[in-house]
Amino acid sequence: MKSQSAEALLSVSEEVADALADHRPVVALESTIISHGMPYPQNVETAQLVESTVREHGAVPATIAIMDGRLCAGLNAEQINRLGKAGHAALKVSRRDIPFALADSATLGATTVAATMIVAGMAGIRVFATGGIGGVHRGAETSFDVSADLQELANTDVAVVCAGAKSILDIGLTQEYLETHGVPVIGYQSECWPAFYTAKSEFSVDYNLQTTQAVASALRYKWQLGLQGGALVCVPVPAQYEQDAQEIEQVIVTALADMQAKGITGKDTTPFLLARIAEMTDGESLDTNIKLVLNNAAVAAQIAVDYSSL
Ligand code: PSU
Ligand code: MN
Repeated sequence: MKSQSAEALLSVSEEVADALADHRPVVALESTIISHGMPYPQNVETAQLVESTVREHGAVPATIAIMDGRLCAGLNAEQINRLGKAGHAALKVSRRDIPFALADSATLGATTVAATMIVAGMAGIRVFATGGIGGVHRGAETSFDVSADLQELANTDVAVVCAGAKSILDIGLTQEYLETHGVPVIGYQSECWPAFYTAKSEFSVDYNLQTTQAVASALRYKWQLGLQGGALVCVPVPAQYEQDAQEIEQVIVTALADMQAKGITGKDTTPFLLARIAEMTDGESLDTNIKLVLNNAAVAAQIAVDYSSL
């Protein structure tokens, strides 16, 4: 190994590196959503559309993955295509998996929210857009299934823009976990946690902010103070793309039962549930998923623009 520094393992694309050097806005994007979150070819189409949405709103997209034995920030079209085609053959990489993905250069490593935050943080990217985060799963009191995404939000200085948490998770327990770790949950023009496929849930956010400037300003104070860790920005899915709350809840309950019957546990649970939900809704949930990711990308880009102008 030539250099001992962490940065020596990081490949930042020229476009992203130039933007960061000029203090221009950059938005990080994850890659597990490409490989494990959506089917091919919608995954690749969505990843490209998300990148163009970020650009249209004045920021540079940096899709993050681990490829060819490197931590990559800023992928080209060919690299995104490789991840999309690989699907579940790619390695779903959370914090614990990063060294193994690096050590075997043949590994296509798709980064979760946690791993994407780590790489974004190393590169100096503060704003990250995705669809949904991992959280405290329903039944976690016996399964102990708490996503490493939450611990990363506790520790790493990146704001994650998402559409709340779908009810495969226990939103109340997720909120409690984040509160314990001092992670603020911001509703973007929302009083309550959105529930991913639907705009509302019964759980209140900590702060309902009306503008992206207000979000950027809170982030600036947090990090200027050295208050380590991230923030969660929850953006409700636009009303015209919402699913029916009762119908989607029924689908989720069935998907959870199927998962238990099949004995699926650990890192396979979220990908299984997403695929099962898409199947049971004839792709309608996938359509909502795509629309909310694009919406989050637009909001994240505006936050990044406002943050960089502070
Ligand atoms: N939720 C989604 N789509 C996704 C994921 C979550 O709606 O693609 C992915 C994200 O990459 C997230 C990961 O970080 O699942 C969480 O997995 P786990 O619960 O195993 O930590
Ligand atoms: Mn888990």
